[in-house]
Amino acid sequence: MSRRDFFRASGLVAAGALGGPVLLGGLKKAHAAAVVEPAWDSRFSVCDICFNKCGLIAHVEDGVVRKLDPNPKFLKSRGMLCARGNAGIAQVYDPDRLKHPLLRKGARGEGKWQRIPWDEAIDMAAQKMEETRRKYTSCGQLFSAGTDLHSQFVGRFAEVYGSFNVTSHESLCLVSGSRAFLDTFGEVPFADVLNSKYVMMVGANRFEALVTPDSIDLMTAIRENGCKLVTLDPRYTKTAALSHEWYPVRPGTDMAFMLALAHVIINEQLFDPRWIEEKTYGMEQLTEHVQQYTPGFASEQCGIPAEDITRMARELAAAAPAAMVYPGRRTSDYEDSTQIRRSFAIVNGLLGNWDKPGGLLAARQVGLKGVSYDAPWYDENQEDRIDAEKVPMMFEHEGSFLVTRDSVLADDPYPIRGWFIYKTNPMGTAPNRKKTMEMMNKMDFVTVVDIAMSDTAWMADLVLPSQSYLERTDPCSGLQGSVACACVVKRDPVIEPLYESKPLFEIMKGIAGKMDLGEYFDFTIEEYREKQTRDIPEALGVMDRDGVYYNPSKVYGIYDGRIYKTLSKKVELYNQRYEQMGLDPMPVYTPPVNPPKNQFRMVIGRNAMVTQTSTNNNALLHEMVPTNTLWLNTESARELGIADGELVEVTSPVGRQELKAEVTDKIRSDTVFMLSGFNTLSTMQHLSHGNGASINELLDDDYDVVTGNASMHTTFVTVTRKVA
Ligand SMILES: Nc1nc2c(c(=O)[nH]1)N[C@H]1C(S)=C(S)[C@@H](COP(=O)(O)OP(=O)(O)OC[C@H]3O[C@@H](n4cnc5c(=O)[nH]c(N)nc54)[C@H](O)[C@@H]3O)O[C@H]1N2
Ligand SMILES: Nc1nc2c(c(=O)[nH]1)N[C@H]1C(S)=C(S)[C@@H](COP(=O)(O)OP(=O)(O)OC[C@H]3O[C@@H](n4cnc5c(=O)[nH]c(N)nc54)[C@H](O)[C@@H]3O)O[C@H]1N2
Ligand code: SF4
Ligand SMILES: [Mo]
Repeated sequence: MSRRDFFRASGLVAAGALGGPVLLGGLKKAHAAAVVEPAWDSRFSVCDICFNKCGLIAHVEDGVVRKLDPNPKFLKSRGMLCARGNAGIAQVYDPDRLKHPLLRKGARGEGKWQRIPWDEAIDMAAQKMEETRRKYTSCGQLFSAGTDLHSQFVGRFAEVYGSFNVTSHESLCLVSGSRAFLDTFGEVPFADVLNSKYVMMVGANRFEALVTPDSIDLMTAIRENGCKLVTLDPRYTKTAALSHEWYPVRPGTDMAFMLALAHVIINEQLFDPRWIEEKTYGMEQLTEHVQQYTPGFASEQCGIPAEDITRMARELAAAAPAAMVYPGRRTSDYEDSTQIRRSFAIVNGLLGNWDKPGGLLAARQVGLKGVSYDAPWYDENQEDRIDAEKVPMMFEHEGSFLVTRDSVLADDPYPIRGWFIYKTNPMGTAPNRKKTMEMMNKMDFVTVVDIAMSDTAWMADLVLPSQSYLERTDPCSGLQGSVACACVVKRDPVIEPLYESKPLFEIMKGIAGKMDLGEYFDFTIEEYREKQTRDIPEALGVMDRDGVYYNPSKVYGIYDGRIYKTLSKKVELYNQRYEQMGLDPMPVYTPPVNPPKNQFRMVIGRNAMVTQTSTNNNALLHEMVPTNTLWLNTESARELGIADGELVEVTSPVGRQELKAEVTDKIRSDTVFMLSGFNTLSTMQHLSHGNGASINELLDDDYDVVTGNASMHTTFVTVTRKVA
């Protein structure tokens, strides 16, 4: 479908108006009327195509969203709405959206559904959860939720129902990085890239994997503020392209590089001795530890010339404290990811950039309050999460999806037979899809709440159509955007809900009502927001006026006179708690295994026009990224006799897929890459079903040994030309 046809199909025929001047319809009527009376109403909302939650203004005419524009008052995204945010309109009007509750008819995954009324669906979901509890205790029911302002109600429901088993996207994403920075500085930092003079970008791709305001601020920093950007990535990403220096690092060797930076900074005494003395713990041990990690050693490992490593260490130190190793976000890459990111944190510790301009920033308060409740106690229940204590330092509320999945498959230590899933797609985002399918098959009953027939919904028993972000009322959420802001946002509907879609809150409230848990959901979202904003009563009105509420607060120097939330109460170059737990108190480098001959390491990563698995069926974005390809280095392709555009078969220890090769110099010769979210099993996602290849079918399910975060850069694959 072309862009034009898409608008026609969704009734948005006034295509001319889409490119026209931005008029603040309902927002500034009096003012705008003097110029021209806008034909539409303008309403504030917050984008939900990825976790960033950029502020937007929706232009609505005759109950139809015509265009989404950025909210210029929304500082976190610097008044930007990215390509995906603009295309949000095609998500709401996607003809493939779920329209009614559907009950599985045929075998699981066969795609036979029966439409049922909502009251029957709610009754059934409640009855099945009661059954699960009776047979297997409350912990026999697993809950999973994606990132969203509404997701907290899944957690609330699980708690009052009595299950400890809740997973989020976080153990497929960032927990190892969070762990590492938390265990160094006592909290997870924000990066002040805007004011930085030197940013070392390692294992992150900020100009494609958008994080606001960092992506925009980094551009400003390098173009206007004289900041130097150095990128280490086995791929020539857009970030690499805009960097002053790019090194196609050998995958899995970042720790050797970081420890060599530390080696130079320490041995050449390039640190601020007062900072080290007053604020850090373990400099002596670190000094001894890094002696073995010379630039020469690191160079042999990572492939970056030793003299460049030495030079970069000196440059970083010279720019400090307005210099940083960028903390990154997704750290689901290796089995020692926590320790790899600890090495990033330690270099930042040596640079003394904590709580300073151009360095790492502490969290600010936005003034939003939690809404408390007393969950009932169930005597007949399990003692802990199913994944508890299977890795040493899991986050209690996030758990580990991969450890949970293995535990469910093994009934270890107890059975789980019910699964409730909201706005997350583990069939598409957890590595080793076959195992997730096995997990699905083990369940007595799976309920999925989504806006689309994702692969997870496809494997469920009951599928409930959710309201999209432009249709629903959401609670308030506090956001921090580096130096840009600490702010509060909420969502109000900009259009009437389409079809029979309902918000998650109403679904949870309905199910709770059938289960004697109604008292825990006996409120409206508006009442909930009032409780959240009880300390900042003006906030709701300000959000109605501006689409966002700012709570101005101190940005730097928050830690002046404050102690760090670590065991030593200082920045831990040497981690005492790790030592007590028998973990390496300082990162110890183990060289990664090289792929055997004729095999490649598969890595994952982002494209600016794709969000994980949730945008490949978006008609507008599909035009820009119509399929995925296998990035294969030119030299490797020549050796294998594979030409650009040829069909190849990719085989891993766990799966096999076919797709077209993209022969390119933008990737190392030992590494391959493909985008995620293609080749869905679900035939009800017409643009992604049977299109390209599923990377999750190929990725093996290793995980970080400290946190249980997935490690998705550890799979080796073979690539062969597909003979027609
Ligand atoms: N192969 C591979 N795996 C990955 C990644 C990768 O890049 N490649 N990335 C990893 C990372 S960093 C993360 S954060 C995780 C993310 O993992 P997920 O949380 O699974 O993220 P998405 O793939 O975006 O899936 C979101 C689901 O929510 C649905 N959805 C979207 N909007 C709404 C809504 O308004 N209401 C409801 N009810 N549903 C909605 C979408 O249809 C989709 O099914 O994946 C991880 N796994
Ligand atoms: N457009 C867009 N933006 C997004 C998202 C999206 O789906 N689309 N998702 C959001 C989410 S949930 C997240 S978590 C963030 C993720 O944002 P980032 O953390 O920046 O993650 P990735 O894009 O996965 O970037 C990881 C990069 O590491 C490279 N790499 C692989 N192996 C190695 C290695 O051993 N060493 C080094 N140095 N590099 C390596 C990969 O090639 C890849 O380019 O993006 C967010 N923003
Ligand atoms: S970065 Fe793009 S997709 Fe993500 S919230 Fe912002 S506008 Fe939406
Ligand atoms: Mo993520």
